[in-house]
Amino acid sequence: MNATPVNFFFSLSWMMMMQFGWTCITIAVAALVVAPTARALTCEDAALRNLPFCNPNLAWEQRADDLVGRLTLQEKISQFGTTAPGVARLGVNAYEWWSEALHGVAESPGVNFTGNTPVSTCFPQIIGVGATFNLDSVAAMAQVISTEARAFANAGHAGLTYFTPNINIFRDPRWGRGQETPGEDPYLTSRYVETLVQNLQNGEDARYLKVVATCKHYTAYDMEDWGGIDRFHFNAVVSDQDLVETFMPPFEACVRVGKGASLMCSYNAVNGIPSCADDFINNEIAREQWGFDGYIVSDCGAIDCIQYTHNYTNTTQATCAAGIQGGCDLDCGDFYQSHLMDAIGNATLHEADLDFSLRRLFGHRIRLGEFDAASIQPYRQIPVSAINSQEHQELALQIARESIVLLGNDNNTLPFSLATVRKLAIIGPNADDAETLLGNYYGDAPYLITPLKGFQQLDPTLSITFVKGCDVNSTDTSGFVAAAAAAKAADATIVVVGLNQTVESENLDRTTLVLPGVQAELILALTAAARGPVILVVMSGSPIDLSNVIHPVRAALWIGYPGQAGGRALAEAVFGVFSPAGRLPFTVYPADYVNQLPMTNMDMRAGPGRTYRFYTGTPLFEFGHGLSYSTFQYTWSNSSSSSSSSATSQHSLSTAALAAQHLAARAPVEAVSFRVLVQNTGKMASDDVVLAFASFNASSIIDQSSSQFASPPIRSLVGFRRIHLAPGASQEIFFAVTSSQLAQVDSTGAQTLVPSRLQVAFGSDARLVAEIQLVGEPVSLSAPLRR
Ligand SMILES: *[C@@H]1O[C@H](CO)[C@@H](O)[C@H](O)[C@H]1NC(C)=O
Ligand SMILES: *[C@@H]1O[C@H](CO)[C@@H](O)[C@H](O)[C@H]1NC(C)=O
Ligand SMILES: *[C@@H]1O[C@H](CO)[C@@H](O)[C@H](O)[C@H]1NC(C)=O
Ligand SMILES: *[C@@H]1O[C@H](CO)[C@@H](O)[C@H](O)[C@H]1NC(C)=O
Ligand SMILES: *[C@@H]1O[C@H](CO)[C@@H](O)[C@H](O)[C@H]1NC(C)=O
Ligand SMILES: *[C@@H]1O[C@H](CO)[C@@H](O)[C@H](O)[C@H]1NC(C)=O
Ligand SMILES: *[C@@H]1O[C@H](CO)[C@@H](O)[C@H](O)[C@H]1NC(C)=O
Ligand SMILES: *[C@@H]1O[C@H](CO)[C@@H](O)[C@H](O)[C@H]1NC(C)=O
Ligand SMILES: CC(=O)N[C@H]1CO[C@H](CO)[C@@H](O)[C@@H]1O
Repeated sequence: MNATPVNFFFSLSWMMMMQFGWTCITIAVAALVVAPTARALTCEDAALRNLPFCNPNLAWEQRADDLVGRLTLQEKISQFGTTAPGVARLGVNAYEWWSEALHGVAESPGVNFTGNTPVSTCFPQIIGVGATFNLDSVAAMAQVISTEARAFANAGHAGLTYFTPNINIFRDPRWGRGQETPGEDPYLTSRYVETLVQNLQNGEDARYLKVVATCKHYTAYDMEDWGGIDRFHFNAVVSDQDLVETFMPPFEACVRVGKGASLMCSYNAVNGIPSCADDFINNEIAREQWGFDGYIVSDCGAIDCIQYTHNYTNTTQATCAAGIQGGCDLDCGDFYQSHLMDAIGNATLHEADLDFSLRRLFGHRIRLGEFDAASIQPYRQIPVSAINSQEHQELALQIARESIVLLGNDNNTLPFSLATVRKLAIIGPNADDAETLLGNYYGDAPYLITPLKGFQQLDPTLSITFVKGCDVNSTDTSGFVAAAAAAKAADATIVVVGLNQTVESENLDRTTLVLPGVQAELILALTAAARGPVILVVMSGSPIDLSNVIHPVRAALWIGYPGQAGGRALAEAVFGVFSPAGRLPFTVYPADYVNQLPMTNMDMRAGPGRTYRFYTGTPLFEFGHGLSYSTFQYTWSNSSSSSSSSATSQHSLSTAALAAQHLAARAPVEAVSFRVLVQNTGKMASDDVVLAFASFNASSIIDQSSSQFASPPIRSLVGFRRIHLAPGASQEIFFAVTSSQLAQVDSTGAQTLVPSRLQVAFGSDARLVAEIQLVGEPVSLSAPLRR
């Protein structure tokens, strides 16, 4: 072999390591560091071109092995942080792993809003995307985000590895980051993540990943700071039943179906083990059980937390070993970079332990195309003009429209007519606060249409008086007089209240479920004074108990944090340009809920129960609630096996036969299917979200030996579809309920088909019901979580 300086450097380091152990490497590197050529090489240079890692025809695993084998120990260790230096002699660029794109390319260490990339499209905050119940919109949004991300990267202004999505279950209504998730339901979150990740990572060129998506925060992370316990110190005590039934399904869907290339381990510990050091959840469950072949990155600073907040280790060497052996490949931070050399020196870790991680890290840079010529990669041709295109603007508006939930509409007060409502009073702290539209994790939007601007744009001839009235959280009522006067003079009043990032955000959970400050008093001052109807609009990322204000107002809408075009979508909804059809992605509990159980209690069945699946109280608004300006009728389609003139259909299934199919397929199989005919029976074109919920009749569990199955969820979402129907039109919707959806999870996390009766109800008000009887003996579908 031709002894180029590069080869020589490599061979010498390798030999010295073999002969003299690690201490010699430092000396060798120090002595030879001047040897590489000044210009960074690329795989197109003669020196590298013929090396296996530069060969685009080899498998990424093989290329990564080759590249990792050429690195010195010091070079290897330098690559273990999110800010990774280049290795010029091998054509490895400096790389920043930490980029963000929750609902649009966002501010983060890897992203630079500057020069020819000043803006990115800002979609609604994800809780609103959850409210759309529309997977087509999720897919379209993900494609836009990854296209804009590539355009940023091609301009040198972003990385290709994104710390998105957040798929923790919105377990407690106080959670400050529930806004980043599609809500409280594991099935909805699973379908969301599969669709999102597939459309972020994959595109027109099957040879490369478009970007890498990082599913976070693995696992059981859903609390910021409660009762003096913050997320860095929190040890989540979680049963295996809750892990399998609630916390893990979105991560399993990310890995198995979405083929997510990365997971982020969380700050918290799970059952005493910090997530980033948890061999069981990272290696045994994600890698061995689910077949995850990507890399795991720590939440930022979470490796430090292993030692300094969880007290799980006492030395930096042991901390490095706990993280690396626990399956965490990359430190968002510099703990690994600072301390791995010591850990190798103490023989707490061995160099070979590092190679597994490096193979995953470089393997994904290879899969993203870093070592291949730009000319053969379509994603490298995406221009900055692709950002903020007309289509992207339209999609942000479309998803904002779909996210709006009509909570109440007395006597069809809405929609307003532009012919009769000419003079509007627009009131409230969130009526013209541009920043609040963004939620958190956002970039620089091309524009921000607040509710006030939205109404002004919709019809510039409307006479509009805007009065803020009060802040989101203050005691100052001095604006009430002007607000009431405006309401008194107007044909109709729109009051936009709610929350913002000063009361719910990362590091900040809510302490109460009511409207903060004097906002409720403002609403009541308006309903007392207004000449026309008062419409309540709530902007928030979490549920609010509105019971003291909902009755005096004539209609109410929840709009999440609706993004760059949110105000426009709201104005269109109020004036009937379209009919709202979003559905609540969370339960709205009475305010007293927060007194009934501590945030730190992870048990889904504790106290009054968590989420609609376990909550035994009466919600103010149910998960899935949302009205329309139109009306819909559900009947069994005449082509359905459940076809019947009555609203109930009957099915009997054998547990043994179903389990046999499931086990043969080694995956969930269709157990029973339904064809529901939905007709728009109203006068207005509208979307409709058809929801299917399964509920076990716990008292029907036939075999007493299966008493461990006595507390299944009260109801679980098993299917949903969003459709659009013109007045009078109808559409048949196919639903398939799977073997897994009919199984029950016991305390070990095992899934079993239990002889029992259950119902599948279509529509949030159970307009059509199918009754299913599972007959036979209990049959297991899966082993306990801990095998
Ligand atoms: C962002 O881009 C500007 C202009 O190109 C440059 O000066 C700055 O260093 C960049 N910042 C980062 C964090 O990349
Ligand atoms: C870890 O130790 C520190 C200092 O001794 C202490 O303040 C902290 O509460 C401990 N954390 C845990 C989770 O035990
Ligand atoms: C850390 O050190 C303390 C004090 O010496 C000891 O009690 C504790 O068991 C050690 N913890 C671990 C994880 O080694
Ligand atoms: C709504 O309609 C009902 C029935 O027509 C009527 O009794 C009620 O007064 C109306 N409510 C309002 C606020 O106009
Ligand atoms: C959020 O609410 C706080 C508290 O009322 C207020 O000071 C702030 O201006 C509001 N808007 C934003 C963007 O923080
Ligand atoms: C509102 O502000 C007060 C005073 O700053 C603070 O104590 C309270 O926690 C805030 N309320 C909410 C809901 O954040
Ligand atoms: C089923 O209904 C459709 C209209 O919804 C009708 O065209 C068709 O003839 C019906 N088929 C049967 C078998 O009744
Ligand atoms: C549940 O099952 C029990 C026992 O089979 C039966 O008596 C009861 O009516 C069922 N309840 C419902 C809501 O179907
Ligand atoms: C546990 C142990 O032996 N720790 C040692 C590892 O090596 C560093 C120096 O590199 C020492 O400072 C530690 O005491």
